[in-house]
Amino acid sequence: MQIDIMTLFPEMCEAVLSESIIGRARERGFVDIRCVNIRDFTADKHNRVDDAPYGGGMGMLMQAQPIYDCYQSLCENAEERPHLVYMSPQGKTLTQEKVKSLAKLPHLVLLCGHYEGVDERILDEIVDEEISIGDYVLTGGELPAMVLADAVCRMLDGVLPNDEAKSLESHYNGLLEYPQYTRPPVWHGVSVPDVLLSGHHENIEKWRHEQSLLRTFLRRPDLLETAELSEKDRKFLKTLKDEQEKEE
Ligand code: 4G4
Repeated sequence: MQIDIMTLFPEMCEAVLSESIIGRARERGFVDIRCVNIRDFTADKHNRVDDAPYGGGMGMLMQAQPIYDCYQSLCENAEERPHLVYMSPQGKTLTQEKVKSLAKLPHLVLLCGHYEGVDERILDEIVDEEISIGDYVLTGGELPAMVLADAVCRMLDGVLPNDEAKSLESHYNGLLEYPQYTRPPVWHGVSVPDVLLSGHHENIEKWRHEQSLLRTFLRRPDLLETAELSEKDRKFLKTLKDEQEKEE
């Protein structure tokens, strides 16, 4: 897969995506990520990429020309027209489902906005979709693009050190993760739950699954509406609900 990031701060993006698991995935050729400087495509003699909005008002906008020419240059070296995503607070909120579908594309381009955003004609003419990483405002689209690129890359074959973590998501079908422990068995006077030290795999699986259900029930009850639940799960959740009502 190829991911191009169109930005005014390519070094910032390059630094983030050169570390850790994504950095190693790039070195090993599992993903081809390029950070492209939009400013390299300005036709302005003073290298400007922003201008004041028509109609007045606060702040500056990114001009259409450098963004368009930057995207066209990426298209020239591509077989198919790459899918262009604009990172913006006005977009649809990113979900793991969306991440999975983007990870199937051969070529993704992420556009990072700055100032007050980009000229609307860029959205009309070349942007395929707008995506937000959540309901808050940042100074630029770079961090959201890093979030999206990271989430997509870890879904690609070969990227994660163990494929297990990736399959865990489908295994736990829309529930939160169970609590985990490593050595030592007692730390600050607190013991690891006995069942995890028992070596009894069936009991361990049952405990973990119930912990996932319990956590989801307490912290994210909204997820239970769409999670894949067995008859047994529903019964377990019913006992949690009954206990909760008794306490009230
Ligand atoms: C587009 C329009 C994304 C991009 C305006 C980008 C938050 C998110 C930006 C802006 C962003 C998000 C400068 C407000 C860049 N902030 N939630 N900022 N602003 O995904």
